[in-house]
Amino acid sequence: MRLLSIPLIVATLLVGCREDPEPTPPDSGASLQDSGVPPQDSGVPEGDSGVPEDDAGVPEDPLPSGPPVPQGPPNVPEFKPAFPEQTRVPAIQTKTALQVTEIASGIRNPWGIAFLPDQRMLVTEKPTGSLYIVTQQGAKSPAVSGLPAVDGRDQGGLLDVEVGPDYAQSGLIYWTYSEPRQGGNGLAVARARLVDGAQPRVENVQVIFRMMPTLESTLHSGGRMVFTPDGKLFVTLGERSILAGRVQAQDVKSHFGKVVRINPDGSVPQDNPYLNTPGAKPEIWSIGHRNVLSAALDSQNRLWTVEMGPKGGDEVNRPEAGKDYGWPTIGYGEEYSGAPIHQSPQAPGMEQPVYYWDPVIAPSGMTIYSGTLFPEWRNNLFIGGLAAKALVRLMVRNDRVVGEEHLLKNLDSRIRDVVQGPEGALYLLTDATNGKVLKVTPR
Ligand SMILES: [Ca+2]
Repeated sequence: MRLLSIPLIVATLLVGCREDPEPTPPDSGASLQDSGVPPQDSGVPEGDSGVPEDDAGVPEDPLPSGPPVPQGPPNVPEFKPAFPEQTRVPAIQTKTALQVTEIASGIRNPWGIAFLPDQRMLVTEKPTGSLYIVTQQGAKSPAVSGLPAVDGRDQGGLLDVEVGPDYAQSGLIYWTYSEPRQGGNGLAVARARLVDGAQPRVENVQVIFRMMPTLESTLHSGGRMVFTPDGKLFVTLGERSILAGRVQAQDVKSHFGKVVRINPDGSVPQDNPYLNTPGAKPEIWSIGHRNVLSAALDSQNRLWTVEMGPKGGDEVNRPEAGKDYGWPTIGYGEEYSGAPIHQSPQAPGMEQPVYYWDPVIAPSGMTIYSGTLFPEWRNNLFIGGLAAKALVRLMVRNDRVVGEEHLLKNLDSRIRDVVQGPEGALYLLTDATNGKVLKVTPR
């Protein structure tokens, strides 16, 4: 009952399998960015912090109220949220005046950024497969040599990068990329020792994970990584977009449309949820995802993700072990053609997103703020918006989103990744041929 008939799925999948809609559709709110914005004091709680602390004893400010962030009408108005805070929560406004500093430019479609202990940054260049070391003064190293070739078409290429938790001893860095293979391609995770210097290189490259099966698709690679304090590595995966991949998002014998959890050497943690399921890929943590491009841990070290939805179906989820997040059976969007995908946005046994956007923001990287430079931002989610051309901020209380803000609209830039720097500033990557590293601090 929940699934559309197969012919309809085929018909609707043959169109509209692309995303990162660009330019932003005319009705999606881009033209409204400076009109209809709530007045300065509307919907923002008073008080000296603006955001409640989790700590006991600190009184919580009242919840934001008022209209949502200006945006176009929903694409699928017949799909109603499962609970009131699931979409279009009140708009909020950061009180701190922001300063945006350009650290570096001239990086072609950068995708991932990570900090070395000395505050230099590793920055990936998606289509070329190049990795650079960038200083706080903006000097860019020669491309790090020794990385394997990538399939750099469309949404493939060199994607995320992380510095290993034991980097000080091991020198290990980790990256995700679209690996060219016989018969197609697939996301892979590699690690190697970074040999620093004027001509940086990596040595002892090991591929620690390969998304299987191999498929010929240049779309929906997923590819975000996040290390947990207990030494595990989450990797987010897409379902390849084309029908042959999409239908595997619910299939535990496939990695497509999953979040996986591995040890840093690629071995499987012995408490993973599908270890005892016959035929299942043992790395799987959660299933039923579309194209997860954001991953971050909250103050309790729980995983949060954001996935690129179809037209009108971007989702924030908090994936838990062994749970099913519904794709492609349920969701809040539709095909880019306007054809339906789902009969219903809800179904028994399938998890609801914490939040969704219709129209979409086209999310990419995410960080959950834990610094002291912006006290009012503590525990807020910051998500790069591609179509939204904004840094999207979500205020969360008791695991529900209670306020939303679209920051830095004046940059008119697709935001690909956002990370918190060692001193509590936010660092952004813009998605452009002349991509930039930007630093956000209080003015
Ligand atoms: Ca979902």
